[in-house]
Amino acid sequence: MNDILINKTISFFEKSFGSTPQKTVLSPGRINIIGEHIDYNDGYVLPAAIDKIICFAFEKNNTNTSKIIAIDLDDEFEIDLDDEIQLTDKVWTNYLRGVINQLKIKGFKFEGFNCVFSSNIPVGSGLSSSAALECGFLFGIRELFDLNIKPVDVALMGQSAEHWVGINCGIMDQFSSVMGKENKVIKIDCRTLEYEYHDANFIDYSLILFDSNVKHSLMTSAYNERRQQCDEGIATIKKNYPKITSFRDCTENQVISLKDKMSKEVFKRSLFAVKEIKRVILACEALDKGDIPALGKLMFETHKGLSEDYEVSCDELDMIVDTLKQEEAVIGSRMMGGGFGGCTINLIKKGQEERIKKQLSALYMETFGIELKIYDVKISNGTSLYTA
Ligand code: GAF
Repeated sequence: MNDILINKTISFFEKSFGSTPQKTVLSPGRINIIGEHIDYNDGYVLPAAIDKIICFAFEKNNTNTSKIIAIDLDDEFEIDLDDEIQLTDKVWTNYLRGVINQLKIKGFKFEGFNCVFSSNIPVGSGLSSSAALECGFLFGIRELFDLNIKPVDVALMGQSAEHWVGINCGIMDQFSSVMGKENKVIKIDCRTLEYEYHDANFIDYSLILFDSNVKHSLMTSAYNERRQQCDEGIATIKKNYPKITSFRDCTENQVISLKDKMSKEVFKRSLFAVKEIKRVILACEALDKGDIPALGKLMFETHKGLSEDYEVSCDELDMIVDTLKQEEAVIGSRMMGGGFGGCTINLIKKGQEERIKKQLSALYMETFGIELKIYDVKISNGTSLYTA
């Protein structure tokens, strides 16, 4: 599947610049098994890179200006690397400007380059196309100019680029895009950035994504608001339990004891965070034991928390999860990513996938008049150089 994308990107580069690329980079999107809205709350997450990618082709151009072409958008921009880097109205370019800005802030030496890229990661589906864009672009510049940047720092600088654009995201998306490994999920401790790989063996179940095909525009403001509410929650906890600095060191009862000292929203967000951090630990143990029904149950619980307490779901995502919950063949289902649209992640009994896909698509169309998109994803390697 990705061969077509890679060939398209390389031949577009050759036509545009009359030369073959010096470096070609593959940068994946990600899924997250469990641990949602927890990366910026110092918790654990369980994501993985997938086989949906952005392909970048690069060459040095011996000037101080870079030219970048987005094939899918039929758009391009040029940037003088000596100028101050600023946000523009062309939103997609800002993620890349943000990366260049990071490199300049950190004092890395690089010159002008030409770059062409193309993607098969659906945008706005909660598969983190923006992290793939930032990290793949940065990885390519690193390779082209032989910059001494460790993989984890590629992820951290990608995250800073996203903050610069305006989304105060955690580290999960960039980390999993860069550090992903074939057939492994990554348990990341988002407080220390320690991580370990676990086998992604779902035994009798297939991992399938249902894309609601909706993108409610609240996303950026609501995301930043959730972060702020969690900061408020943890500040109240600290004031009353001075030894606790993070939700992961807090019990549900401690949060409940502070119910009257928090706004209704802050209380609900805090309780969700404490419960979700515990669920990730249990989910990882269940996966290691091959207890997929236990893992699935935790995924359903996460969805309920995201919908009722964290309030980042929407009617379309709730309908998908509620419908699948009635199905014996679906062992786990939940919304995935930032929320307000995008995908659900689902574990479906092998052999039953096609029936469920067909029935859900028909019901989804009947209910919302919207086509349900479906992705069968493979857990794959993180950002890498492509060699033919
Ligand atoms: C978005 C963010 F970018 C991540 O950092 C993470 O918080 C996620 O939403 C929710 O778990 O993808």
